[in-house]
Amino acid sequence: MYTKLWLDYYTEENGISVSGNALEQSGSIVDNAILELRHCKYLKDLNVILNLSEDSDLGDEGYRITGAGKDYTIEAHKEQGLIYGVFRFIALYRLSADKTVDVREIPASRLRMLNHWDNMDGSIERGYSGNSFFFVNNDIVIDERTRDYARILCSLGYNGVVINNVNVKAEACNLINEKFLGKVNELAKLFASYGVKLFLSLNYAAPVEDRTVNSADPLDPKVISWWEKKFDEVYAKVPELGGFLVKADSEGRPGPFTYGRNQAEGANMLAGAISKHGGIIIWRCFVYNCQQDWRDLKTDRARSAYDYFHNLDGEFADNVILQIKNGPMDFQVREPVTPLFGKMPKTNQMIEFQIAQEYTGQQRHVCYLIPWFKEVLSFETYAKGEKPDGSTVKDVVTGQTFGYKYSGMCAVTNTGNDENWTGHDLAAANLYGFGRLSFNPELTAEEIAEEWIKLTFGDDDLVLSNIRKILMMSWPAYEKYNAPLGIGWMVNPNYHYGPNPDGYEYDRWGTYHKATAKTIGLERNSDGTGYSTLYNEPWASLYEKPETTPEELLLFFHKMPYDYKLKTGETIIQHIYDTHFEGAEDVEVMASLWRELEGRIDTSALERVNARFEHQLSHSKEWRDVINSYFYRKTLIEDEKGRELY
Ligand code: GCV
Repeated sequence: MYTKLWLDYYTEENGISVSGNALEQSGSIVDNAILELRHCKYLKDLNVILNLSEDSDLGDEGYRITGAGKDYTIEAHKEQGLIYGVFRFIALYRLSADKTVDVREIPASRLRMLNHWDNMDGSIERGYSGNSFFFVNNDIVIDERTRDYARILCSLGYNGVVINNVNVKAEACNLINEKFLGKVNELAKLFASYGVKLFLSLNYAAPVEDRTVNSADPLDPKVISWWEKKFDEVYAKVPELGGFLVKADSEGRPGPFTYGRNQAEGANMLAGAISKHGGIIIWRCFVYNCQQDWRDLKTDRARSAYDYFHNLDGEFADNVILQIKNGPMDFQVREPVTPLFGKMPKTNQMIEFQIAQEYTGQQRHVCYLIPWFKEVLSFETYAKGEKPDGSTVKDVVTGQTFGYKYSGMCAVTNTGNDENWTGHDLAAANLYGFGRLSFNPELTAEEIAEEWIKLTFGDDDLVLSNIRKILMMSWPAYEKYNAPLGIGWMVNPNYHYGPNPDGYEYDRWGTYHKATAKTIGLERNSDGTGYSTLYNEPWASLYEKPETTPEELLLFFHKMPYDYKLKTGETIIQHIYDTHFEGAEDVEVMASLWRELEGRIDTSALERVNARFEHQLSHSKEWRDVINSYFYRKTLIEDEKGRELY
């Protein structure tokens, strides 16, 4: 059993009449759209016209919805747009008080994707909501839940899904072999019938594993022809496949570096082999040395993606898209924006976020991430000079700034086979929110939250206002009791949960904070690792000095004494104490706001979230105490407010 989230509306036939020219070309997409309309319990005795129009400005995925009272028209240029329009109509009809609808929407991003890190044995890397619903016991599962998942994605306008982990190992290597192609095709067809393209993650060393070619050198003709044949075989069986996602030369995964080749040579070889099938290669930029020597003060993990990719601008094939994490490290609660955005005008780019809450509470803490993603997307890259000129991250990854052929947004997903899909019921707001945001990045985090709350929990005023407050305060609260001022990484190594200030400090991953009795932080300006110089002006100059660095990132960029005064007048050490006390108090507030909803929302959801809040309450105090006592014992500086420090 599982919940149907915001799509929990199926009923017997609702008396709706559906007509329009789209029905003449009835195929699986139109059939699915009609099914949605005829079985939605919120729609009764309406007349809905579904039209495929000549208006090519709507593109493949846009729609126009108009109507009031009993009569509505949903119009699109292509069937894909039509089904997105149908789902949107159902949402808008539910949300609108006077039942008048008049919208014309075209997605801002070409690619709007989710990445699953699901393994074929059923486990999920960084999964916090049960096991995979795609894979069990090294086999593919296709059932009612798979269809509901396709509906969920379509209802938000997602148009791509990568179903397996980027760390392609064991049985997952066989996803491109005869053994699984039949089932992969079934899946691809199912998702395509909801306008969503299926993608697979690829093992770069597949020709080596296959033992027919003992190499994965991208310039070796034997390797090239191995891939050409492989893609012929795959596309003969799975014609709807969107392409492949590749993690190469990263955290032990194979890649072109083994053969002395660069990242463009690796990506282009696959892109060349797949191009005749219309497929794309999404190539990740998460390439760094995870065996760093702590004595090497010049190597800075934050620089890696930039150093490996920036100089290759213009060398990638046009069916390659670089997938770049939002920050230069790894999905911390606060990081600067990766400097590659706005620096590669001739190379397709898309941004990778993570809604799986690996470092943000693992779906046991509530952490609504959309406000954070909005900040990242609104970051000005100054790609066209020091005056803002259509060059925010949002402009870059929606292809506006440089006219990319492909671009977009993806997120590592937070779903699993838990009853409620996302472990924490409130984490579904991130699944919903990221879909809406990638479709329309102009929406505010509050607007998205409101929609999600109403569609999930109904429109009781207290429910709406309390859950909205909880969501909007959750990311700032998490940041407050986490590592301070952008330094990140004070978690337990390996499983990344719970506070451990020195957990990564003496490890090999290049994630230092360098706290001593007097100072904390590492110098990333031109006197240090030079990371700040990778940005366009004015950022490079602003990040150069502590006084002009945005304070939430101060310790990411600079080595600072604890008694340095922030703009509020408080010292860094006092800021650490204050925010950690505040963060834990914020959780008390959120938990009590939630408790007030008793009797107003479904009891099982109420209790599930109460239980998670109970954990978050004690765990945020653990964070507060571990971080505060770490700094207290290092510095021996008392809290000005005389609170208890251990
Ligand atoms: C899938 C981080 C995670 C890894 C993940 C990796 C990646 O390092 O901890 O689990 O691997 O990012 O993004 O490839």
